[in-house]
Amino acid sequence: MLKLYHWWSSTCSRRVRIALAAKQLSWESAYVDLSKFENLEPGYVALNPNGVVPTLVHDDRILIESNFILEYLDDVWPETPLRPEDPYERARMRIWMDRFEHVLHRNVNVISFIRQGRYKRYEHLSEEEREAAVRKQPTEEKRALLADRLRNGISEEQMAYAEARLAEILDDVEETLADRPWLNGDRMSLADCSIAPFIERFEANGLERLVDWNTRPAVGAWWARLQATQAFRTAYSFKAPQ
Ligand SMILES: N[C@@H](CCC(=O)N[C@@H](CS)C(=O)NCC(=O)O)C(=O)O
Repeated sequence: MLKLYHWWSSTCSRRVRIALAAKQLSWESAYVDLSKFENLEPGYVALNPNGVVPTLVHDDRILIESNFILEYLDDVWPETPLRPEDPYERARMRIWMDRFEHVLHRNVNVISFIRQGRYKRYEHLSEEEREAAVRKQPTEEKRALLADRLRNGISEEQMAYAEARLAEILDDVEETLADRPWLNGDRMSLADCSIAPFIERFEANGLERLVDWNTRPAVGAWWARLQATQAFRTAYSFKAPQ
């Protein structure tokens, strides 16, 4: 039995939902409402010590980290493989995934804090309530990050730096897709699942230069190909609870 703790609009949750759909696996859905900070509730932090979504529970085994959840799904259900057979290409897939998490996601997060209005969750709070919100973060790294953002905000320079890192990645993706339809060859791979939700986030964040497909036509064609898959459509069919 598979149960995914996730949130409809979270990029990392979407990664996993794309892979689950591509593999046609059935799973139970448990929403963790990020806007209500349900990810910081002790019951959830007991499952995911970083207080983030997604978390996968397979029978009584708990797994965190979306990119590793993707690998796990492909290990346990190798039918409809989402990893290339060639070991070199497989390693390249993992290098992409590492970069998507540690460079791309990190920098999108900087921009989303402003453009998705996440700072508004804290605007109406008193100084004491803000300090309490920082203390509630389950890791020292997250406490430091939130404290810094609440104290100093995010500057235009930091926004521009983040956008430039995203552009670099898209340039490399463009180069890679020049002679292949998917990041690791002829078939969609875990690397494609891993970056897909961020392209939509570039659009949602109004990063027009990043989604101008005249500049990066191969990425534009790949993005259209990805959005046309049943897996993508299923993953994106999840909506905010009414
Ligand atoms: N490295 C983690 C990152 C997970 C992550 O940052 N999830 C975001 C949503 S995409 C989240 O839960 N954010 C809430 C928070 O940080 O408080 C993974 O890949 O699973």
